[in-house]
Amino acid sequence: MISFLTFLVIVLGLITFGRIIRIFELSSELRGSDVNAVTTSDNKTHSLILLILGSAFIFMVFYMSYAMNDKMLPAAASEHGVAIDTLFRFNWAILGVAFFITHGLLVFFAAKYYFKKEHKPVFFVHSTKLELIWTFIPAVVLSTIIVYGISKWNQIVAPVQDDVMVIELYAKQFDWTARYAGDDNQLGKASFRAIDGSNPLGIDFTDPQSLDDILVRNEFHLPVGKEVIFKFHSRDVIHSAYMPHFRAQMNCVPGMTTSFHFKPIKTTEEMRVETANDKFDYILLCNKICGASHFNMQMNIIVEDETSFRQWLGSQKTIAEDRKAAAAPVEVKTDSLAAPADSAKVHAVTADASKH
Ligand SMILES: [Cu+2]
Repeated sequence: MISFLTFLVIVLGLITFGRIIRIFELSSELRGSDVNAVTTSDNKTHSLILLILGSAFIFMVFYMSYAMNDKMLPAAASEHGVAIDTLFRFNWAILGVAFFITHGLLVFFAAKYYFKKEHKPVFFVHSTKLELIWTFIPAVVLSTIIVYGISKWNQIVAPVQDDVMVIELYAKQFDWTARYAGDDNQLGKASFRAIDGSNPLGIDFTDPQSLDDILVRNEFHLPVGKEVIFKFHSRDVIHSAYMPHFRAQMNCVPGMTTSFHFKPIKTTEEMRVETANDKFDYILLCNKICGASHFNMQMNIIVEDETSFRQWLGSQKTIAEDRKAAAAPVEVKTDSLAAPADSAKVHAVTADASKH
């Protein structure tokens, strides 16, 4: 009913507006003047309006970037992230200057040279000087951005040192599993053919390198100041592992391994102090719309000192321990692979939905 009334008000409003215009037309006809004629004073008024609105627009662009600054991500928490932030700021500075000059001139000239009958435009077919200016300046600026960007990118994706820690991030609709490579720092083999209810990652348990691997859900830990290489996998569709505070993102593509490495430089505690938010947590998100529960596909990341990290990792069960526990007949099964209650619910709901 409300929407019908709103519709009615809009329609009646439009009809009224049309009628008012018609009244203006009729009254100007009676006066013998043309209501559609554009006078110099009209043009002058419009040029003034353009100048005011145009300047307000330019001012707001800069003011909002300043006022909304606290909505941006906090300072980077990884070594390469600092370089990415610098690169970003450099690009924004250039864009800011170019935007200010071009839009300032656009508004200024449009207002200054509003239509007057006595104005005569200058006509010329070619100006070498002008062409040199508008070719040379953008070429130099763009080359600088590209060369600077490529050199930073090459540093970021340069081969890793030998003592890098290997972690697999395994994506599926709709959760993440982190697999630590264990003492040998080698991930055991895995294949989609081995996937079943008790082995959602398809790990090859006959591979000795699998046995010391550690699987974790819900949250995973990283030691501060240590380079970590992530190997990304997906079981179903393309997901994207996004760790915004570390300025890291990589697609997880079914059937292939992608990777990215970085070094966290601030612990969760340090970041809580820096952001003055004692609830702050680093997060891993899925950044590809991958299905109904995409929004909830996330995992907390805890960055801590090496000792606490070792302690935490030591408290997690390796695959060998886990399988032993599962095989024991009377022991209560505490399977680290078991999905947490909430995510189990989500899966049940999705499974139900797909039946219809
Ligand atoms: Cu996803």
